[in-house]
Amino acid sequence: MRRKWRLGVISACAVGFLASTAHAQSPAEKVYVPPGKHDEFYAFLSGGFSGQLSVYGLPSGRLIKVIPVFSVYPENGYGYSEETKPLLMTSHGFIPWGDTHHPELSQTNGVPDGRWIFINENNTPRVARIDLRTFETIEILEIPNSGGNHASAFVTPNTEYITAGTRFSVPIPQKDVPIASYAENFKGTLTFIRADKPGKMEIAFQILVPGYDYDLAHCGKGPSYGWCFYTSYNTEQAHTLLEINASQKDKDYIAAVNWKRAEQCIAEGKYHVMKTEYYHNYIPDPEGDRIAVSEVKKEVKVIIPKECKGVLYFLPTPKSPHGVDVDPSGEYIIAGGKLSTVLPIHSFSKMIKAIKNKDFVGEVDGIPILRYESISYCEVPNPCLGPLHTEFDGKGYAYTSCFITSEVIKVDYKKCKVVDRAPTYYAVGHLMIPGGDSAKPWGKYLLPMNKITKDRFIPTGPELFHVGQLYDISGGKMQLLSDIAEIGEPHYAQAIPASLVAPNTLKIFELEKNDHPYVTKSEEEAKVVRKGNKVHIYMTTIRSHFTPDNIEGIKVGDTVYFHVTNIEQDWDVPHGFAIYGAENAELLIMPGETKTLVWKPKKPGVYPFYCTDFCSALHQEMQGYVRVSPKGAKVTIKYGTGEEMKTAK
Ligand code: RUQ
Ligand code: CUA
Repeated sequence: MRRKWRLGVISACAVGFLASTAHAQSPAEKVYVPPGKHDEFYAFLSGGFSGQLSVYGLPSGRLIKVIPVFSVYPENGYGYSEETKPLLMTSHGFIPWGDTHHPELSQTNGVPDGRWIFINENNTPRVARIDLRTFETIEILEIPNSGGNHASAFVTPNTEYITAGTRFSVPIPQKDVPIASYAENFKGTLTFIRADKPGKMEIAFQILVPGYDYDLAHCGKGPSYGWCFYTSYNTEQAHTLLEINASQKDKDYIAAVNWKRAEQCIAEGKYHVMKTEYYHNYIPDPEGDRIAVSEVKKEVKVIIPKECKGVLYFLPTPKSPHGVDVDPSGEYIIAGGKLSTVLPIHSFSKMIKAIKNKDFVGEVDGIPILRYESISYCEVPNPCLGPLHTEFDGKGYAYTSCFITSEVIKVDYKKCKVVDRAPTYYAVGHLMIPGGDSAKPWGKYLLPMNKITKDRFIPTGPELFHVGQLYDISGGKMQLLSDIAEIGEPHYAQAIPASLVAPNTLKIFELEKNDHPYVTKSEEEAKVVRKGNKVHIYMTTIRSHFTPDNIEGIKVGDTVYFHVTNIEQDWDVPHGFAIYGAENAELLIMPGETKTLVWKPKKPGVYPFYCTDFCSALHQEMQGYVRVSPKGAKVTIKYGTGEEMKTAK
């Protein structure tokens, strides 16, 4: 289709201009997706302090969905409905907010496969799995023995694991000690979470590491398959005024973990079982009852590096490194030295050789420190100031973001030189190329995500949306195409061709498969059941009415459960449910699903409820009433829609 259309364009203006047509496409044409046409890529942008994940189409930059993950989302009742509340349970109780940083697509053979996307929560350490058939969060695992889950949720090439590293070291296990005892009492962990089966995320092991700040990670592929790399800063082990005290040394470390070796140590029993408590929340049957459950886990396996030789090495890396990115071949490991004047590139094969030769310059807690000169492939000279993150285009180029000088540099990393640079507006953090951290980048576009917006949009008062900028990188030089308004703070992002995701998406939930204990599959089955002071309302929605839509016999002091089943079986016909005075969000119920809202009416009266989503010409008529009588009143349960009211059995 698209090709034909292009040909049409070429032949229409063929006379004389044929040769220049392809190059003459303006930035506007490059991002223009005509009405009714689809974008080529899904882009998943972390929501940062919004706690969510937003989905954009590229190249248009159109926002097409917000997926609630770690924060409640009143728009669709996520975290408010009884079915979804368990997803946000932790060992600290129900938490309504999170801070997401790094989304990462599941991979097969090092290539994003479009099954799931994972994302971390930094504040109360957790990781989540989002199912890309429904674009819904279906699983959240809390990570114990961690104090800020930043170096997460990066995958290994076959999604064997997602990894997590402690940003803030803490006493492990937690205990009451003076903060000044940091050096003695504080530790970090690097965690490997089994991730290849939905509903079965599990901490395979944690590696106990010195009390530094573990910042970012990426796992190896190709020759470096079996390894993951984590940057660290604050090897000074400061616990106050880190901006000065953690910037003393000219090199910190990349921690290189051999997870295949860790698996051996686990198999050989070289680990400790540590008592702790953390939650695993998931939806066991996302196409059946769709009800999330929480399990409490009580222990983890912990590996101590000096008891599992070969599991961990430190690679000296200048200076307070931030990102660590492995090129598509798996050989080159590029670190972003926030305070470094060069862009350091390590060689995986040199690292292996240095390990074989025991080319160490020392050790910490039994972890060998490799000689920098022996592992360094090169240092890219004069890159920029504040290099943070790198992605790859699959054609031999790396693109690195530079926070301080607000620019992106294009690096021929094998030749170790900068070949192009482009300004970003302003202060770029992460950047993203579709597949740009995988074994087979799709290239084509680059999306730097900037930390500072200033004058890029018409002003909206003191608080501004962040801005992402789309560049065309298919030519020799980067070309800025458009500014994209982002939700929260998208630290990192991922993108994948729509063709790998769209065909698998669900359009409805099959009513037949719905085995929710409070499902109502037809209007005839709708009912109201009192059990003591609990009242269960089995309700259906279909264009354009609720059954029942008149309910009497509720009393002050009751807890009312609206179990609303949307019995539509047609794509894109959700119904909403909201009732006057409910201290809750609405429900937005997809075709075929059941969602439950709890309501505790406090005063007698007659309370209207209605459908919140404009579903049909008679959407405004989609409404009803609940009569609430005083506590102890003699009013019995009655209900109905357009008929004589039934009484409860
Ligand atoms: S980051 S502060 Cu990934 Cu550069 Cu989160
Ligand atoms: Cu149903 Cu509006």
